[in-house]
Amino acid sequence: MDQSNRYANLKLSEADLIKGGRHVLCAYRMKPKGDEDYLAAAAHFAAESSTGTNVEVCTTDAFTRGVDALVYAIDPAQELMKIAYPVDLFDRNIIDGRAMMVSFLTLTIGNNQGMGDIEYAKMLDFYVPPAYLQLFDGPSVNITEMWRVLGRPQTNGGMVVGTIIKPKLGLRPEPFASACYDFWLGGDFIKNDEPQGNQVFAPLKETIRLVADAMARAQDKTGQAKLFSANITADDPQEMLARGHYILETFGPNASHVAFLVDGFVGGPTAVTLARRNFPNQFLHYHRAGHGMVTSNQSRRGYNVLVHMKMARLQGASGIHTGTMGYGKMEGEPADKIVAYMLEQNVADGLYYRQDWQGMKACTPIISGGMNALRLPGFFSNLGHSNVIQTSGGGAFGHKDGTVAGALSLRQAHDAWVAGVDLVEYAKNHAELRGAFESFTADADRLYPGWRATLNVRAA
Ligand code: CAP
Ligand code: MG
Repeated sequence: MDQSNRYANLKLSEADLIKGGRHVLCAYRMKPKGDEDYLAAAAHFAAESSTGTNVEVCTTDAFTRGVDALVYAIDPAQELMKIAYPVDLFDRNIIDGRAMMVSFLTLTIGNNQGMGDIEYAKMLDFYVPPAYLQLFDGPSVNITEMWRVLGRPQTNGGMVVGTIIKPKLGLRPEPFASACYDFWLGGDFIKNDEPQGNQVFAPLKETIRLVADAMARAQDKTGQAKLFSANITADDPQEMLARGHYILETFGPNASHVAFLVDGFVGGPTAVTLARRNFPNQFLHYHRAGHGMVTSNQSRRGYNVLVHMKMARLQGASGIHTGTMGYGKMEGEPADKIVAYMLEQNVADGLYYRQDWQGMKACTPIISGGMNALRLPGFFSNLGHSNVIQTSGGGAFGHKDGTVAGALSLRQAHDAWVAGVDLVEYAKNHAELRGAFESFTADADRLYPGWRATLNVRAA
């Protein structure tokens, strides 16, 4: 059934829709199945994503039609369609009238992901008008809070030197805490790896108690504040709350040094919002493990990384893993930096829409995944700054001289970049950075040809 007479209006102007401020706009890459008419398929997509189904129903009235989602632009050759969703379509909390991300997802990336007449559809960008934007929580704290705890300037405080305790799983509480202590002698920030929680061989309550002790000792030893991001992800909200409260109670006077890690993609908006609303003073660390199933370029459904990041900022993530833009081990490319800008700037251009965040706090890019000291300068030069949280697992624990040296090599690489000094030159007078060259020789050879001669290191 062609519903384009109801669910499409190609005369609508995007500028007028933005000026009107009553619509969320979404751009999708969409291909109809077979030889379906493009506009008819797009209109059916809009129907299923708002007030309709595959047939007219007798209960529809004039008001219903007023909140129809409308296809307002198509470019079949580019497989592009744009849909305007009235903000009144989206669900609001009964407790406080605020917006909820689950509703945005259920409508804009819901049934429409499995329709019989749609080959595929993937959201590439969306625009949120001020009237709807202000109903989302947004971040309560971000890297600024970390700089405050670390005693740094709260603007341009620079890279937070971080790691993930590796191996990903398999350490019992004592060796886990010992690895934390060692890294903290050189680094600032440690996170649980995304699956670490309350495994039977590493009971959370025992591990957290030992980590809190390790933090206190490392702070005494170095005279510097240290940070820990503890995973509170769980199916049951009560479990998440129990973990959060136990962790804060156990860290005691260092509770402000604790961030909460939430595996936000697999846990979903409810898990993220539980942390955001119950622990607003803690940095909300959004790990995105699993996102690749929809965001990867190999996936023709779901949504891309840009959409994922915008949703995370709206939900209130203090920081989110944004990838390494081609400089680490995960998928990505240098142009992905627009994702970081969308997270941290007040007005930023996405792929199809300029988003004004109306002063909503920035969400800090967290850079992780195959990084080490040698890969940092290129990453910072591409991004244009180093005000990020950077976590290297292999890049710290894979250093030939151990964890402390690994941590120091990361900090030295950052300092070299900030000072504008060539990394190989800087390594001449910084043993740990030199050690990184000798630890990650494949990267060294690829990124810094001639490094061996400059540092007088013989080939293996
Ligand atoms: C990195 C990491 C992170 C990935 C997530 C891992 O470890 O801990 O989870 O970076 O990817 O488990 O692989 P390494 P992203 O430093 O040893 O690679 O940050 O892209 O979401
Ligand atoms: Mg990990």
